[in-house]
Amino acid sequence: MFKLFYAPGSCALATHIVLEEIGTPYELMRVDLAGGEQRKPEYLAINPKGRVPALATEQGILNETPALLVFLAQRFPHAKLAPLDDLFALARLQAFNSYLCSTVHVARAHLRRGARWADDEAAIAAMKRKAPQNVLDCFALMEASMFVGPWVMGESYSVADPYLFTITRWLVLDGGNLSAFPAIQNHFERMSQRPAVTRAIEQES
Ligand SMILES: N[C@@H](CCC(=O)N[C@@H](CS)C(=O)NCC(=O)O)C(=O)O
Repeated sequence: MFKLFYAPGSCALATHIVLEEIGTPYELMRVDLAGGEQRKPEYLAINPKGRVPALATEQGILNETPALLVFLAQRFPHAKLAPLDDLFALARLQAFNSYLCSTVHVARAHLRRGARWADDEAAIAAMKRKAPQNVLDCFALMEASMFVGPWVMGESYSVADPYLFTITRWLVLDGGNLSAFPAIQNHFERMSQRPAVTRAIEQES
């Protein structure tokens, strides 16, 4: 059975929702980020990066959200969560997920995790001030030129949808306003109604 190492409200929610969409049995393994469990030897043996999510599979442990998402889509093709028979469409899906992972997530991390990039208190405060605008700029780009609609990649729901939902949810919880991004706002509202999403959020709360 899969084991998902997660922390409530973290980026692991995207993988958690996908596991719920698929309906395969899995175990949730909560990692206490506030208590520093991710830096203890026991967890570093699971993910040497000291981050969630990590997914224990029958072949070994995987980390990095885009890899987990495409692995699950390929491992459970019946769930139709990625365009597996269309190389170009699959690459576009990977491009969207890579942007969320390497740019939007990292832009938002400057709000709370500035100490990763600087020791100087003034520099950390400056990054914190700049982070919200950087995140909004990412959403403007996704709204204008990446999000197809009604789902991220167009007519077919895919693993990019729970991932976008997870990152949009951070923007909402941080007090950001979605009204400048009507397509993504509409996506967020529709995602919030999906049973797999409500179940995952409930299980994490
Ligand atoms: N690139 C990784 C990022 C993972 C990541 O940064 N996870 C955060 C939670 S959203 C974390 O574990 N933070 C713990 C820490 O920074 O100590 C992914 O997308 O899976």
